[in-house]
Amino acid sequence: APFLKQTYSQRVANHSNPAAKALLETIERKRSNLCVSVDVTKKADFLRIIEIVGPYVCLVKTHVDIIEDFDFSLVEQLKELSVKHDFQIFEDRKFADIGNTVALQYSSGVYKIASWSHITNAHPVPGPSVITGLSSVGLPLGRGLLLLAEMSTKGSLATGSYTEEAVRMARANRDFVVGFIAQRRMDGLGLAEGSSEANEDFLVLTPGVGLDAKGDSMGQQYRTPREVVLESGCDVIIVGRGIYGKDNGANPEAVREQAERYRAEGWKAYQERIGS
Ligand code: 5BU
Repeated sequence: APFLKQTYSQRVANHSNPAAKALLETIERKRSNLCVSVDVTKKADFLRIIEIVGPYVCLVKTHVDIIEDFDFSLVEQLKELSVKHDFQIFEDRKFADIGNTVALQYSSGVYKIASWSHITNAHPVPGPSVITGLSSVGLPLGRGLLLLAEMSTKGSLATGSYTEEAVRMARANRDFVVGFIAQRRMDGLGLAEGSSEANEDFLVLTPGVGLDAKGDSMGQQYRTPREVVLESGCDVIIVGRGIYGKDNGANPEAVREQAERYRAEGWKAYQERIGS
């Protein structure tokens, strides 16, 4: 795949979606392909971890619906941190309903995700209508969507022809679908060898990344940044517990050290990939 060897900044020109461009520019500017997933249930822990990891990341991934003391001021503070530390925001909402419902879930309710999250994601399981619904809200706001083409969990059903259909859905909606959550590069998947359409630069963001564990007790499976970025050609590593640990990031110095470590590992693997 030709894009495998391009730098993040060279790849900006391959994209028209503003969220995709901004993410690639942020990665290059900060020399970081690290996304931290902040899966904690208290506002104070959430903000403390982001304040520490902010300088080391291109993207912060949230599950905003797990925060027990949520109120909308949290979103304001998250937006301020994203400006202060220069990162993008990705709410990992995994939309999976009919177009009309996902449009409402994306725009409305308690969280109003479209108003603050630069990137979000959706399961392809409903078919193209999930993209139609989400893009009706997100496209006018300059947002981007990732399709869940694969998952990191043991026994995932998102394989084979399901994954190929996800790529076809993305291909048909390039204005809004900027790439995938997947475990490997998806460029040209399901296309004939040498097909002209194979020149397609999708972003691949990859969860299930850890340096010190192979998995957890609930089916999560970890690979290293090197396996993910160098061997599998993915673009962004997503790391949660590997960075904030088992104690919700209670030790700030340990969180900072791990963020620095994963940033360095991810970047080294990328530099090796592009051959610099
Ligand atoms: P961890 O603590 O690094 O295991 O957290 C991984 C995060 O990525 C967590 O928020 C999951 O919801 C998310 N995730 C995942 O782990 N695997 C997947 O295939 C998808 C999302 Br999609």
